[in-house]
Amino acid sequence: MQTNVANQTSNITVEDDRTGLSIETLKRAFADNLFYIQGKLSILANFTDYYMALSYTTRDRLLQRWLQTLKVYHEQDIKTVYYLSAEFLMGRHLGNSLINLDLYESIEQAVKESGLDLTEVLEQEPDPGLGNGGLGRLAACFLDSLATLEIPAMGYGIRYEFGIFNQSIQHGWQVEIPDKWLKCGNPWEVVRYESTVQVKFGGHTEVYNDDRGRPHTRWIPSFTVEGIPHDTPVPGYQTNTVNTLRLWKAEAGEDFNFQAFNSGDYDGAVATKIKSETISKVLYPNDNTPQGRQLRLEQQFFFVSCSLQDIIRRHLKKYGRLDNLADHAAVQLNDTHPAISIAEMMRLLVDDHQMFWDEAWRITQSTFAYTNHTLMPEALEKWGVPLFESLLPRHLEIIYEINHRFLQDVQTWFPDDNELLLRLSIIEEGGGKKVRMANLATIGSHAVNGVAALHTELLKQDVLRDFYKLWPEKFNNKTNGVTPRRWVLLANPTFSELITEKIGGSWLKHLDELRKLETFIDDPEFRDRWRQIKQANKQKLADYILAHNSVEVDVNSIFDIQVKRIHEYKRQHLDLLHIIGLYLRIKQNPNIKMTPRTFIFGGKAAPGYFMAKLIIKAINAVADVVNRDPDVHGRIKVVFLANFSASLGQLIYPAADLSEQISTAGKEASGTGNMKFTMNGALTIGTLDGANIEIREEVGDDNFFLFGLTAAEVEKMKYEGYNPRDYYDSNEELRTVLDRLAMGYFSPGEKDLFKPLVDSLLHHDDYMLLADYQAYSDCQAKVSDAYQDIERWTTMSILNVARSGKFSSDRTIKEYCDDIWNVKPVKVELEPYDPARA
Ligand code: H53
Repeated sequence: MQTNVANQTSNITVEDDRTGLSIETLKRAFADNLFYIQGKLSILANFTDYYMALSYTTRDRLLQRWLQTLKVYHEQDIKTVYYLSAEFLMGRHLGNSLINLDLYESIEQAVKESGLDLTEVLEQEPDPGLGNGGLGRLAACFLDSLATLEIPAMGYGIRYEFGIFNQSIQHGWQVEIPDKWLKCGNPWEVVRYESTVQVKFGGHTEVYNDDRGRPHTRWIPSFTVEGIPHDTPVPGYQTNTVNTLRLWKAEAGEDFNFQAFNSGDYDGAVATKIKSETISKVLYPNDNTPQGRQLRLEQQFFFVSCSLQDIIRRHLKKYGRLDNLADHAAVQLNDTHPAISIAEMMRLLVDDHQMFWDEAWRITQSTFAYTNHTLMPEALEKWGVPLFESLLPRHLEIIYEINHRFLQDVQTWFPDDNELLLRLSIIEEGGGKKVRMANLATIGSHAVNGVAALHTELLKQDVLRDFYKLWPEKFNNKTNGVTPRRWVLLANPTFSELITEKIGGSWLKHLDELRKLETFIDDPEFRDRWRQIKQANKQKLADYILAHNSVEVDVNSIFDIQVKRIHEYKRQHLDLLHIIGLYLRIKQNPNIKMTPRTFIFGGKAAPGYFMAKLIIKAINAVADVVNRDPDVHGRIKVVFLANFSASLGQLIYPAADLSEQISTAGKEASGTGNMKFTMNGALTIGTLDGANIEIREEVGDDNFFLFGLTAAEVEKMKYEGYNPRDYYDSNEELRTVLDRLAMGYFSPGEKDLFKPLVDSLLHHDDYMLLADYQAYSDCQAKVSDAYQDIERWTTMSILNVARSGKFSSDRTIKEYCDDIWNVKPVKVELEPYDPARA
């Protein structure tokens, strides 16, 4: 494409070029960065170059705020939130930064006048996929809200060289492709070599006496790795606050390198380097299904140790003492992935800073809080004691000591209850000893929370019930939320414009104000525009589907969407059984009346999760048959969109009519996709699970399609002996559906392909699909009826949006601040930029 990016005259100072906000200055800065940073003439530049130049132009405008924020935090007596998470699924930075800096329109204009289209440039950014799903994306939403609410906060995690794999679909199967997100460089990070920390691994411990003859333990590691901080700015929406996400990259310690190098052992030097760098090489692609691999524990300890050392170093520099650490730092553990923090903090305080145990324990407990995100027993992390012993020998000793003291207390509170001790112990006995990370996190924290009301209740009654008996006051609920800046304003700009036109723009910081939309519910012009916007969003998605899947879909059909990780408990295959049911009805009666539907799926399967991969294949196999069958007459279409990601989500949520939230009740801790759909005007078909329950409470029973067993009913049925076969025998449609799948109807030439899927349903059905099938199918019929009445549907859609205010992550973060962290906002005032004083 021919552009005139470099044709601007350049008669201004560098300073103005980097901070000025006029269209002319932005254009010039863009052209300058293309030339001086990308090193390209515009005639030779490609879209990546434009993206890079524009990112630097935007980053320059963030820096003054970022550095000022750091200065204020450095100078003032504040308390900071540290959010420790193995995953941060940030989504693309450029569009979000433009929105949060209120620069979107000016940059759009500047880019346009430079002969380019902003949306096309934004599409060049690789989606930084440093997370698997809900948990990682929640961390990103929280950072956005923390900065927007002007809370001093820092995210700590791992700078994976390879993020979540890219998914391609070949012959219907998922194929994983490495995610080389850093290959063109990352304009958003600043490397802070000066804050490098050392992390020890392996070796042994020994006792020694200090100058005063007091015994201490020290850890003699077998190797040391360096953690290099890579900082990314996190701007708040329309504030001066720019917080920091600090991600650690692992590199070989210099000493080690040199030792081998100097003795001529080049292979050894290289091996050490590789071993060290492997730690931050790749994100484990499992969501809710941990794999007990040594490297994973190394990753966890690596980023925890880096982060805690960093926190302590900064605190000591400012205050010169550690007894007041908990007054200035609140550390949140995002699931058990950073739970080793409890032992590492104790080690740092007791061994390195020679503090007495009781004092160190008081500080640790008052500093840490733990969020649990799952009820799935297999998802609760446990590490074998031998692995722990070889990798973290000192931590194992500390854990034994914590456990010993804790169990002694329990014994005095509940004498002679040996079973209770066994359940509460950090160490699981029998069948190979294991360290239970959830127990460690719960014992070492002052607060423990679940992520939706039902989830927290089930934690208290089930997974953590013995702990709840000991410390009921520790437990609290924090229902998840999502940021409306990315998920409404950025993802759905025309919709946001309509809302702002009607109720003003403050809803973006006070999402409850969406309620005001209810006053317009009878306004025909408003309702018309509401529908037109949805239609246009559907058209955009339809174009994408045509381009990527070569399937033409009808924008007047119901866009019925399920996007999330593929997991049996999320029941994508229940959705599929219903689709097959509809298809068979058409085959039986080709003239049957049916509200047209487009079933859209997206989501990745963990590469080692056989059944999840088979579900993807089954969706694609059914799509192949249904989409090609002339009898169907376009009444139903099935589409699997490859490589679901945050950026694809931004296209999908605004285009949905129906949101599928159909997990087995009691299995989905919260869900957050459900909230994104609701905010964008989709209606939900869902079970009473996770945050669905609260969404339904907010939007009203009449505006939510509810079906299925409750969590209590699921438990009761299992307890009484659930037999899926009964449903197969008694439900003719269900039987035919399963038989067709099992007989190879959708897999010509591979008769038994889907037999494992059907067998698992017929013989186990752990997630009760067969028990819920009829209720789901009946409820879907109600959805179809409701969609026929366009006015009724529009009213429901408006009410869903108007009543979605609770699900802003700003609300969630305020609750964390008040109930768990005890932190207050800190205003950042901008000082005029003066290079002489900087
Ligand atoms: O965390 C989300 C929840 C969702 C839950 C998810 C999650 C992961 O993504 C990974 C591990 C894990 O234990 C839980 O499945 O229900 O909404 C954020 O809380």
